[in-house]
Amino acid sequence: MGLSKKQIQELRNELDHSYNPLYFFDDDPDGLCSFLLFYRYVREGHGVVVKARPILDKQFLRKVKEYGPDKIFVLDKPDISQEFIDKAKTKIVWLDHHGLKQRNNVNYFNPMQDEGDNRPTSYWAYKVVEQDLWIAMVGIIGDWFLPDFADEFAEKYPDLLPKGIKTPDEALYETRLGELIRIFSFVLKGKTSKVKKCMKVLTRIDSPYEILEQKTAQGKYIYKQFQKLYKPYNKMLNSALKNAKVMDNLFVYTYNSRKVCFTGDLSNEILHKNKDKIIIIGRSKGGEMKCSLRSATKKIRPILKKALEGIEGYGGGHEFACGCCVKLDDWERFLEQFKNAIKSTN
Ligand SMILES: [Mn+2]
Repeated sequence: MGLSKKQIQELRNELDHSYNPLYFFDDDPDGLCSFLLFYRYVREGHGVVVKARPILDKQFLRKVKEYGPDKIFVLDKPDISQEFIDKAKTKIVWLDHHGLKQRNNVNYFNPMQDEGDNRPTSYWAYKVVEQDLWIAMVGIIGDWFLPDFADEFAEKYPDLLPKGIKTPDEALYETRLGELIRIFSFVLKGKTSKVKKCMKVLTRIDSPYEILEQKTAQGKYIYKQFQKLYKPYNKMLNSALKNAKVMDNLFVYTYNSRKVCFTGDLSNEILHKNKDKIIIIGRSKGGEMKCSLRSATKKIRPILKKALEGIEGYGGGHEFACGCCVKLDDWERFLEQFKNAIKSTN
C-alpha cells in the first residue's frame, strides 16, 4: 500500500508551492535520483548530498543559512535530529523509506506506515512527479527493487532492460541499465567538488544515452568521472575474487584503508557471482574493521547478532544485507563466532 494517493498529491503540492527548495539527500543512487526527480520537476533550488552519516544534523544548518530556502526537502535519509528541525526555522518535508521515526514539526512521508512496505524513496518521488522514468529506474533498481512499471521501461528501452529480467540482481549486473546505475553510484564517491559538478550536470541530462554512449559533452564528463573511480574498484574486485579466504560457505575479504570505500559495492557484486556463499567484505581503518555482509538465501542478521556476543563491536541491518564494525583485536574471534553461528542457525 505505502503512501496514499492523497499523500502523493500532498507531496506534489509541496513542490508546486516552493520557489527555492533546498534538498538534502542520501549518497546512493536512490537518494541522488530522488533529488534529480524533484529538482527536474521544480527547476529551482539546490541539492546537498549528505555523505557517510545516516542522520541530518546541526552540521548542515550552515547550508540552510547559505541558500536561504523557502522549504527543505529531505530525501532517503533515515533520520533528522530534532535540533536541526528546530534551528532550521524553515518548513521541512521529509520523504524516506527506512524505519519510522518520531519527530516534531516536520511533514513526514514514509511508506513504512504500512508494515513491510519499504519501496525505495525514488519510487515515491517518481509517483509524485510522473516524469523522467529512466532516472526513477536507476534509483529504484539501485536500491534492489524491481517496480511495477519495469515493463513499461523495458518497452521503451529494450536495449537497456531486456524483457524477461525478473530480479533486481539480474538488472544490476546483466543489463545496460545496471551499468547506468553503477555510473550514478560511483560518481557519488568522488571528491566533494567533483560530486557537486556531477550533480549539476545530471540535472541537465535528458537521455541515458548521453551518458552510456557519451553522446554529449555533459555525458562524456559523467562517464569520465565514473571511470576514474571504477578502475580502482575493478582492480580490487579482481583481487578479492582471487585472494579471498573461502571457508565452506563463507567468503571473507579484507583490505586496508584506502581513500574510497568500496565494501558495499564489492559485497553486492561478489554475492552476485557466489550466490551460495555468505559474503563478508571488511575495510580496516583506525584499529577497526568495517564490514558489509551479504547473503542470497541465509538470513544473516541473527547470525551477526550471535557472532557479536562478547565482541567489541556493533552491527545490524536487513535480513540479507548487514553492516558491522569490529575492533581489530577481536576480528579473528569474531570470525570464529560467525562460523559457529552459521552452523547453529540452520
Ligand atoms: Mn533508499
